[in-house]
Amino acid sequence: MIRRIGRRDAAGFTLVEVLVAMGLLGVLGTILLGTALASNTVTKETRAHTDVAEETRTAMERLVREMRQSSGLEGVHLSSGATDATWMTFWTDFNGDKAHTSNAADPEVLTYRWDPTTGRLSLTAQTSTSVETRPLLAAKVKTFGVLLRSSSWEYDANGDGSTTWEELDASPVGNHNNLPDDPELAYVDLVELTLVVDDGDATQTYRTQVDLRNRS
Ligand SMILES: [Ca+2]
Ligand SMILES: [Ca+2]
Ligand SMILES: [Ca+2]
Repeated sequence: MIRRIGRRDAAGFTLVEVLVAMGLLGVLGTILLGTALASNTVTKETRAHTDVAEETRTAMERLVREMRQSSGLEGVHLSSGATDATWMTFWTDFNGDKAHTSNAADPEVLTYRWDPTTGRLSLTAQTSTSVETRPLLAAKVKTFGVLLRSSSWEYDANGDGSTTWEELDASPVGNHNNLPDDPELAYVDLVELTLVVDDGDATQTYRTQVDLRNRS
């Protein structure tokens, strides 16, 4: 009798035991899968943030390098509102012939443009046969700030140690039209850039100063 009971126990599990086991396995599986998916999402988000930071730094470094070598600003337009783009065109004499080379493999006249309505920062290169525009950053750019300054301290009207394009515009060398155009740009040799980039759930701010040391 005792032997028989033992044999019955060893023979297997009751249906209830099997169902309980399956239920526990199911719960455990769901928990494990959930954890795996969550950590995958976190990894993806972290990667996206890193990519945005990396991409922004690369774009900023490129812009700074090109501006540093630049022979001067050809034109600037600063956004006056939510639908008005900011752009900046400069010439960099890459082949050193002291002329605007438009057929070079390395185009010399570059325009960086930020459109606040789309949040896109793009680069346009002009050649004699084409004007090519391509986006610089995949991420949304919330602000592209451009401050134009001059080392001509004699025009620092408010004496704060910094000569702005507005002060140049109002000075005898400016044309008093409240726009940063030719007469003032000839004196601008320091550009401060601020880039505010939205990386999905936060914004990152990048700021840099460019000395236009090659300005002709
Ligand atoms: Ca050239
Ligand atoms: Ca000032
Ligand atoms: Ca002006």
